[in-house]
Amino acid sequence: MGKILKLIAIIFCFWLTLESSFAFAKTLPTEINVSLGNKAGELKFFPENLKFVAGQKYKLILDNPSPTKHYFTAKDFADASWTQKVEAGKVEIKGAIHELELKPTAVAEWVIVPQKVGTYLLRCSIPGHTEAGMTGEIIITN
Ligand SMILES: [Cu+2]
Repeated sequence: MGKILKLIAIIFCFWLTLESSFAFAKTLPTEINVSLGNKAGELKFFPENLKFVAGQKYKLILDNPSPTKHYFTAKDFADASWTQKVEAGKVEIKGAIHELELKPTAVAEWVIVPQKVGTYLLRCSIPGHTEAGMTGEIIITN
């Protein structure tokens, strides 16, 4: 009798551990890395196409490995999404964000939940960069 109770307790504990780890996994955002330019100084986003599923949480990890500063400008995408926060260095910024400027070697993390299905333009708004091809496409699907 005691042994059966013990076994049930062990199974229950195992199940609890599984349940909580699944719940934890669900709240973790999907990470997407985007580089603004590269070491060679090319005026491009890497990758140029970003895909999101509406209603899911993402952590956009932006970095600038290039020798010059760049912008991550995607105003319509930002309007179509809910921003939880942007983290850069030891600073966490809450509220609506439309544009980020990254100086060389900078890294910023943008935690965002895309909401409205659509195709949105991404570009770098430094004069000449959009024209040189520093653009991208962001797609939000269901
Ligand atoms: Cu640029």
